[in-house]
Parts: sequence; structure tokens; C-alpha cells
Amino acid sequence: MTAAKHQPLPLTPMQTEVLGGLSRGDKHLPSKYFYDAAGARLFERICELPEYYPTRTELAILRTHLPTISKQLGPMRWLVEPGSGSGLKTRLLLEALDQPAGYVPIDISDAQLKAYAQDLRQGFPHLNVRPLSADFTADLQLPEGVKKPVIWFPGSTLGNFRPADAQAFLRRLSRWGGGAGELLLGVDLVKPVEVLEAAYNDTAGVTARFNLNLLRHLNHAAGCDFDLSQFRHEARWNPQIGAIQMFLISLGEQTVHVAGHAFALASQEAICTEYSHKYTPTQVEQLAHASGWSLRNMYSDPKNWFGVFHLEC
Ligand code: AVI
Repeated sequence: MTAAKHQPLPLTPMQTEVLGGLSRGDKHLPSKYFYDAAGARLFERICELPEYYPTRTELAILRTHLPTISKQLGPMRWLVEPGSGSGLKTRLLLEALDQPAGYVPIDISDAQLKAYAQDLRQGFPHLNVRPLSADFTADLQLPEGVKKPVIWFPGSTLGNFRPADAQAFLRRLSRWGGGAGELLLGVDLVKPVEVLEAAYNDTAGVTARFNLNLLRHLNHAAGCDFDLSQFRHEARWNPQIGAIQMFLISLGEQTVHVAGHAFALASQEAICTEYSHKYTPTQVEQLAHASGWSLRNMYSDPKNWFGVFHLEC
């Protein structure tokens, strides 16, 4: 009798990404995996923390300026949102728009998207909601008939892209629906370091739990064996790149495994888990220009902490 040969199982895309990130000299883990169900709940709590100013600042800007923005957009526009469910902000925008032609939320998670669309239809019974299940960072086709859309990308999610990726993404958006659309883009602005670092190192420790939850998610979903008690959260401003970087710091020497591959971590070695780039208004304008957009208007708060940029192709 011959012994059955064990073929290694093919790697999932998630495992491939994790292996790639941990194989680098400066170890990284992909921040998109923060958002399992527990991570999404923790992020909602972050948005309400006293130190985390972006959500309430952007909301205040919208409450003040939506009537003007809506007038400039005019009637019967399709609203398209890459990444469904920025909740209250989207509802405010939908309420402010003059007879929106419809709303297209786009998300990779089909279940989340369907639940969100259903919920929204209850609040806006006359709205044509056409959810699109897709990876919004890749090339995609909007539903038939959705032309010259108003694309809504709030929350400074753009800041989580590296600048070159942000530019490529904005360029892709400029082609959606055949081009000639408009973009409402929420971007967190450069501000004093103390304010920025406090926002990502909150005293209640919610951001630390959000960061560590990434390891829990990867343990379940990618077959890793991270011991959460052996890492601590840290977030710091990197002036060279203009970004807050979040890290998980190894508390001692340890070995972690991913799909049968071992990675040694030195004591105090950092794994970067997130970039959150902050921009000046001029930098946003330059980024927009470099990707086929021009600035119609920018709306900000009295401290200039956050900007809602109205761009057109
Ligand atoms: C989703 N994104 C814009 C958040 C940010 O501020 O970069 C994610 C986050 N990470 C820690 N706190 C919030």
C-alpha cells in the first residue's frame, strides 16, 4: 500500500495577500480585512469617540452646505456610492437631492448590500435603489441607464489608499457611467499632530481593539495563529508621507503561521496595518487634476479639519 500524498492546499486570495505582506522587510497586513462584522461594529463605535473628529465634522459640513450642493447638482441625478452604507450621511444627501433619479450602492459583500438596500427602500419608498455587488476598486460597469452620475465617496476612505492608488482610483471613477460625472469627495485634512494622534489612540481603547480584531479575523478566515495577547496597538503620524500609520507591535520574539508558512517576529517589531493619509486642500486639488477631475467647490468646517470637495470631469 502506498501512503496518500498530501498536496498543499491552494492558497486563497486572502492568504496570498497576508503571506505577501508578512514576507516584506517592513511587515504589512491589508487594512481591508479590518471590516468583518465585529470590525464594522468597532468602526461604528470609533466614529462616535470624542477624539475621532472626522465623522461629526463631515456631518456638520453636510448639514450646513447640502442645500447649496444640491442646487449646483440640479435635478434627476443618479447617486452612486462606492462602498455602501455611510448611513446618516447618505440619507442626508438623498434627502437634499432634487428628485434623485436613483441610487446605486456598490459593495463586494452581497449580503450586506442587500440588507442595506432593503433598509433604504423602507426609508425612501419612491427611490429607485439598484445595488451593485462588485469590487469598487476594480473596473466596473454601472447599471444600464446610469449616466453622468454623482459619485459619493465620503468618510475620507480615500485616505486609506496610498497616493498612487488614490490617483488610479479617482481616474477610474472619472470614467464611470461614460464619464462627465461629478464627485463629492470627503477628505480628512492635515492638522496639528496631537489632534491626529489622539484620534487614532483613543483613551477608551476602541481603536486598539479595532486594530487587534484584524488578527482575530485573519485567524478565522485565513488560517493564521496570531496570539492577540502578544501584540499592542500603536498609531503615529509619519511626516514624510503625511499619514497616520497604525501598527501592531510584537511584545516579544514569536513565530506566527499562515497556511503552513512560519514568520519570525522580533521583540518590538512592527506590522503596519493601515495608512490614513491626510491632505491639504491644494494636494486634493492636485490629485484631482492628475486624475481627470477639476474642482467646482470645496466646503469645510470653521477649523478646516475636513473638506468635502465637489469635483467635475
Ligand atoms: C475608514 N477610514 C477612513 C478610517 C480612517 O480614519 O482612516 C479607518 C480608521 N482607522 C482607525 N480609525 C479609523
